[in-house]
Amino acid sequence: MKKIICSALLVSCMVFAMTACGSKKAAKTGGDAKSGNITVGFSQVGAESDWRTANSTSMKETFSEKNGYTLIFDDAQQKQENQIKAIRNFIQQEVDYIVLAPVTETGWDTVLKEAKDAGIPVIIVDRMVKVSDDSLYTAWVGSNFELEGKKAAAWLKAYLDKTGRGDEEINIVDIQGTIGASAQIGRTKGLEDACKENKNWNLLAKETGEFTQSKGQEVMESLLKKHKDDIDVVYCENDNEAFGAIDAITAAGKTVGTGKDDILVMSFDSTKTGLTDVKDGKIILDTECNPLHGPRVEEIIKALENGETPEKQQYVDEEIFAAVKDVESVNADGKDYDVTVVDDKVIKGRAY
Ligand code: GZL
Repeated sequence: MKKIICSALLVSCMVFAMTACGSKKAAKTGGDAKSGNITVGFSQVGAESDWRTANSTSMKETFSEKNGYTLIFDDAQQKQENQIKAIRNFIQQEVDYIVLAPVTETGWDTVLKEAKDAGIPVIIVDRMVKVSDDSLYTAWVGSNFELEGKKAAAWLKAYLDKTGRGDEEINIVDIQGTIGASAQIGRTKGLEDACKENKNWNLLAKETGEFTQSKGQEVMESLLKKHKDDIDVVYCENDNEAFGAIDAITAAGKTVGTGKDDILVMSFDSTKTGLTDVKDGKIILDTECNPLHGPRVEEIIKALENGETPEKQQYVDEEIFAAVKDVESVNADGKDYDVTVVDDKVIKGRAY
């Protein structure tokens, strides 16, 4: 009797195991088994800036149920360990695609290998990853951050020349982004290389503002205490740091603007709020970094769904915006870029 019960039990366990695997397999290949949607797991850096919010909105609007997707969105609060956890969770859920907006460039090999072994394509968006084997990700779409830095520095050089300050000693402080993020690495390098070229430019300090307004204000306050009246230019590596820096500068009784006696505030991202400060003359130059990556990532997924091979790396085109019309265009990496002077019409036309 015992033997019959044991073998019946064994058979039922085997049947259970097969159907469970079977249903997991079905979920994997059929996307979201219930709705038939394509499931996308998106590991987002956080919500540290206006740019990031616009980026998340673009992804959520693109990968919506009505567009045939099930989006699993994870906000990592700017912590890599949370992104790694999220990716492992997506693997467990057998999503069809993983999209990663990496907080920093390094430390991804192990978890991306796990995704590759699970047969789940990974698309990198915005910042870049540095991995030992680039087959660990299927495609990347984002900005050329060093070019952004070069464009900003070329504009500053042209502006100083145009306003008779080309030979003046110019003291610059760099409020950097999150250290190790591609955006920080590229923007900082663009400025550092320009300071090597222009012997009268002195880079007094580099300090991370973590791409946030509060940290940007805190760093600016300490730099003002240390360098008193010696700061001519503040190079903020995103708009939110610039908002904080402007608050600190005005609280210290100094002025931001476009004149010889003002502190010149430069920024990146060109969000609507940032461009409003450009229009008002508080930020003199804002170099665009386009966050609307949703449709670009969807194009990559559609190509993969159709069995096509998407481009491995895609850079987005970006503009530069100024508060003044002295410089009409700049040249960087052998290409000319028109400078747009910001007015109400420009702001109305902005999508983010
Ligand atoms: C740039 C992006 C940066 C933005 C910041 O592509 O990674 O992160 O410049 C954001 O505003 O926080």
